[in-house]
Amino acid sequence: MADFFDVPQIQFEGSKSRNPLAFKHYNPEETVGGKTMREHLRFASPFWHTMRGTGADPFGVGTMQMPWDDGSDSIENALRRVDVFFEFLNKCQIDFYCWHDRDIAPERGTISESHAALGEVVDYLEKLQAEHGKKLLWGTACLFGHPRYGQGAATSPYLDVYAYAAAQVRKALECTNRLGGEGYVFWGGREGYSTLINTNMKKELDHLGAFLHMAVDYKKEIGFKGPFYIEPKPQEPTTHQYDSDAAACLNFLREYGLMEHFKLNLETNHATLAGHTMQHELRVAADAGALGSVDANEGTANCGWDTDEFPTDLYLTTSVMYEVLRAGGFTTGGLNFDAKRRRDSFEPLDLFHAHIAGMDTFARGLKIAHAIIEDGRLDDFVTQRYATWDSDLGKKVESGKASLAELEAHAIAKGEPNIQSGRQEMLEALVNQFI
Ligand code: XUL
Ligand code: CO
Repeated sequence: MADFFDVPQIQFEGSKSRNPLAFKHYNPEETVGGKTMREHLRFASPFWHTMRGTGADPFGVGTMQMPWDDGSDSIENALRRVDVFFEFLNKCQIDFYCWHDRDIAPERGTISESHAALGEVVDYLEKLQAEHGKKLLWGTACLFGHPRYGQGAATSPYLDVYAYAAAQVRKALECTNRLGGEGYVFWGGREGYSTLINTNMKKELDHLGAFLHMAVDYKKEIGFKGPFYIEPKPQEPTTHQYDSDAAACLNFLREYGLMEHFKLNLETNHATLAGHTMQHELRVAADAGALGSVDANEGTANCGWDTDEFPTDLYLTTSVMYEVLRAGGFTTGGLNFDAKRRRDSFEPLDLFHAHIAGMDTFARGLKIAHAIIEDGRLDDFVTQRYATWDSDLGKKVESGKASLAELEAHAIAKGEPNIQSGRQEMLEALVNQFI
């Protein structure tokens, strides 16, 4: 295979290294709490940003230099991108990747032709995965790019659009399964609405529930073992997305009897658009046993747009890894950099700088979160804060056996409750001690 990047494989050189093309903190085989960093972090690169992101924005054309890409929608060009991508994964020591059907293969005039084109690229991915020991973290179908999906896919007012989307999901699932994908994502790109003046919301949600049940049936039919993930996002593109945040997704999954088949794929910039912290979204999912995978990026505070920047904020990655470790670590999920370089970082080399920055920031986040958990003071504080619930009455309430009359008797006997400081600032300083 030809070398497309004039870069050696990125190595760990330690925090004192001045080499920008070296890991300062990500040391794949170093163990943290009995597991290697590689096993903990399960980094993935997204084909759509890494290979297809042009840097175009509403005010200007793309800026990214991609000398390997002839701009055509030929299969030859699609396969060459795969070569470049695997060279990149190898050189950056990234073990996993993710795709949408339409990033890896061109869409053709008919469903059968599009299926055939996808099949050809997937054959090649299968070969390169085996050659290089890379794995597919998850696959997904792009149900938001083509104009036919402008008013939704599984929530389109039109049955013919719904059927087209079903055909795409069926094929994408088959391909994900063939590539040994560890999971499959549903991001409801345009599953939502702009105005209720023209929308039957109940019908759309019922249709989405039915769609996902059909996907579960098909998953069983082909023996796909990985979980399905829903990826919450509150707006952009539609004004009201049905899968707006973790809590809304869980409510939907429960209402439609889908909980056992789905987990969540949470993305930082989506969490902040929803007015939450990423840590909040992770905790909501983890408490419901539904923390699946992470789209690792960050946004610009106060910007109100999904800028998908590479994660370089240590407080953020610490909080993400704190939640992931608390939940027992990733199983099928991982850290997919759903992130793109800024349009002024246009050289191929910037792909390396961007991923190195994200990987090192997460490696540090992992070490810091592990140290905080090992130290135990934060956990002890929280345990202590809720200690009154360990009493007989507390246990009775928690097991649903208490009555209001009993609680009233307790309150009368106790008089004015004795409460203690939440010590937020002290605990924030404690976290800072580890950073
Ligand atoms: C869009 C987004 C998607 C999903 C996959 O904001 O995050 O790339 O991750 O469809
Ligand atoms: Co995403």
